[in-house]
Amino acid sequence: MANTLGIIKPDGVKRKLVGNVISRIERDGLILRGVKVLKLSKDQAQKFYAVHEGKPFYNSLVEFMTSGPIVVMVIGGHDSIDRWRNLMGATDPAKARYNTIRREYGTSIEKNVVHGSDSEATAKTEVAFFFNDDEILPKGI
Ligand code: IDP
Ligand code: MG
Repeated sequence: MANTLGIIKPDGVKRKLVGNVISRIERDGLILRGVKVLKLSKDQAQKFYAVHEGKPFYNSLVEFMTSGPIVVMVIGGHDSIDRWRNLMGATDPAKARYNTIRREYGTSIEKNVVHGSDSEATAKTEVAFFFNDDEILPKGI
């Protein structure tokens, strides 16, 4: 029952897709245990995506992720990590399954509207990147 981190990226916020994305999370039976609206600094974005440092898309990704406000979410529920990744769809919207958020709203492999942690280990560090323990709704409430 591990929590995972979801982000609505700057393209999603700009295009007013916040309500829509959260609605899909709720409809899927996942649980919103924490939420914040914020704008990443360049330093924060570089750290958050450090695993991609050196890749050709890294600098552009950091620029994109700092281009406007984002919504960060702690998403819980049974199997939340995989279920949120499945709801998002593949990284490249053109290759994502129908009925996924990225397929429906993504406009490029970079501007793909949402982020989700990809394993239990990254979920733990990514949630802690944005949330203190007392900012996350405990299980069972
Ligand atoms: P993920 O978000 O599906 O886990 P990652 O490979 O971890 O995909 O990449 C992180 C983010 O970097 C992607 O969501 C996307 O915004 C961007 N990205 C990934 N691959 C490319 C690429 O080939 N070109 C441009 N941007 C990319
Ligand atoms: Mg990833």
